[in-house]
Amino acid sequence: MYKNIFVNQCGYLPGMRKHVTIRTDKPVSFTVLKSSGACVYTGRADRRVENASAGETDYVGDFSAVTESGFYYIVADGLGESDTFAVGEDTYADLFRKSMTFFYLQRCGYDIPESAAGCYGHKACHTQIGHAFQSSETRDVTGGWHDAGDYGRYVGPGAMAVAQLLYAAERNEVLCNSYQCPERDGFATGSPDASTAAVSDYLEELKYELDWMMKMQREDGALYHKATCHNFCSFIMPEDETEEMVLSPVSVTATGDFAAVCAMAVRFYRKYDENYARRLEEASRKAYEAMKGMELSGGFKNPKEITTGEYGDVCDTDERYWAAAELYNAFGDEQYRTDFETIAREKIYQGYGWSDMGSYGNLAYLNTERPTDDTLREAIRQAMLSLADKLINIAEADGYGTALTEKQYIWGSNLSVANNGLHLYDAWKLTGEQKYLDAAAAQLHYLLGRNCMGLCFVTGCGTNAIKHPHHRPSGFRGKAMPGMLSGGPCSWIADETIKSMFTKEAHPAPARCLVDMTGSYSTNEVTIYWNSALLQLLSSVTA
Ligand code: G3I
Ligand code: 9MR
Ligand code: ZN
Repeated sequence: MYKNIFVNQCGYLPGMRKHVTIRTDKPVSFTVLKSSGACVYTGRADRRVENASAGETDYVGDFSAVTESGFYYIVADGLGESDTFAVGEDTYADLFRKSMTFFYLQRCGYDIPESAAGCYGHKACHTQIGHAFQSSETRDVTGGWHDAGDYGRYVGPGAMAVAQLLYAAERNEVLCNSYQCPERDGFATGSPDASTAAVSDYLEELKYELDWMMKMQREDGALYHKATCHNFCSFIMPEDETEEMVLSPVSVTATGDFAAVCAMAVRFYRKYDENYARRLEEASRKAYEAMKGMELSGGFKNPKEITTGEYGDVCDTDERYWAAAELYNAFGDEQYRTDFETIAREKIYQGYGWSDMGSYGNLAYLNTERPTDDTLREAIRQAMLSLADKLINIAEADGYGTALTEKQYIWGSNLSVANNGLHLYDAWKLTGEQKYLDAAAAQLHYLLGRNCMGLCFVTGCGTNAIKHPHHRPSGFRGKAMPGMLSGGPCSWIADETIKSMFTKEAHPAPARCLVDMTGSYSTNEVTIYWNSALLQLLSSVTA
């Protein structure tokens, strides 16, 4: 039956604000029932929202009063029922484990045993030597995580993913320490087998990407933008992509992001491995120096021979901003401080995307224990709060509490949703005002099912999840790898598959422009940095 009642299908922590969205044009009463059928709560959905993004009228109700652990569903007269959802302290354990395991399963250049990965196990892939583009230089660039549904490895997005996962660890140590590499606990069972490892499996996984990024650093400190074949391959397993491995030219964005994330990583790894922390520091400082000497007007552009993901970014000032703040925080040199403050006095950057690094810079500056400028701190704080207030207003005009306007359903809109959640969380940290935390959590609820498509955007989680993501191993095996966040609705109608169904002129409302079909890479692909955003948000709002 067509669904009209929408909630987070994974569920809620007992103390969370809980809203239900009902697609209807008049106020209605609703009942929350235990999965056994017993009625536990009756409420009224009486807040009307004309929802432009979804092209519908919604009524919103509140059932925060339901706090007892259990499984529930919601019914309303004549409007059917919602998906089943949980309330409980461990509601998100499964989501966390699956979405974190994704990184392990994306490992490149590594024999992934079937015992740990089921049908996604495979032999070490992309072991070929890397060739610098139009140069005779070759180097070993094995390792790291495949970026997405394709098998490319891109430095900027990789750095962003690691930074977000480090924030997740910082904010919710208990959750992140609970992660066990599937080689330890088995893919299917997840049996708890307490680890005594010095470094947590979680940090060990992040190190897999950091190690690879270090291989992408040239002797002069600059970073190759990416390691990919010339073109995307077809839907084959990764070890069958055996074409030449090309290192695309160095870029400011890759170099700056790498400098920043290595500096950040120092404080996490120092406790376990002094040597590794020193290597990170050296690599970071060296990349920073290289970045300072680099100019690349217009940003990185694919040479015409290379057609894999471009990750072009015309503005590299925010990467410089993030790097300066992060190196100042980690190493304390006055130069880094001056560099950051000089840019920030011109403009305060914000953003958690793969091309917008401002907010990472702001957090590094606001959270450092080193001397900072009070006036600048206050200006950054104000900018962050004013962004959060804008987001709150947008979220209130959306029946699902989503902080996106109808124009913002772009490629990777689910990343924007998660990142908006992070901005709202930041505002909560700055003010302690509950409304910001509630709004942040609402972004998570959207991703997990409280949306107009009634879809849980994370594969293998919730009752009605994405089943056909644009992801080569999933496509090849005919079964979606669990724990992957889909890119989400994109109203551009940008790939062949969605174009075969809609046109730019005639398509459903923006928030419905997703087709759960393997071919639809503009709406239904997955990436490491969409999962990392999900994990940073999850760790933040559940800490
Ligand atoms: O910068 C413009 C902005 O000025 C303009 O207003 C806006 C219009 O909505 O477009 C902005 O640029 C877009 C950019 O995303 C910002 O979100 C580009 O047109 C758009 O093409 C770009 O989409 C990116 C997509 O690659 C295509 O380049 C996605 O963010 C990015 O996540 C995605 O990344 C791909 C990799 O290339 C390959 N691997 C898979 C991965 C996920 O699909
Ligand atoms: O699979 C590719 C995906 O990872 C990218 O995000 C997307 C856009 O760059 O491109 C996909 O590859 C497609 C290619 O661009 C066009 N031919 C079909 C490919 C998908 O099978
Ligand atoms: Zn590989």
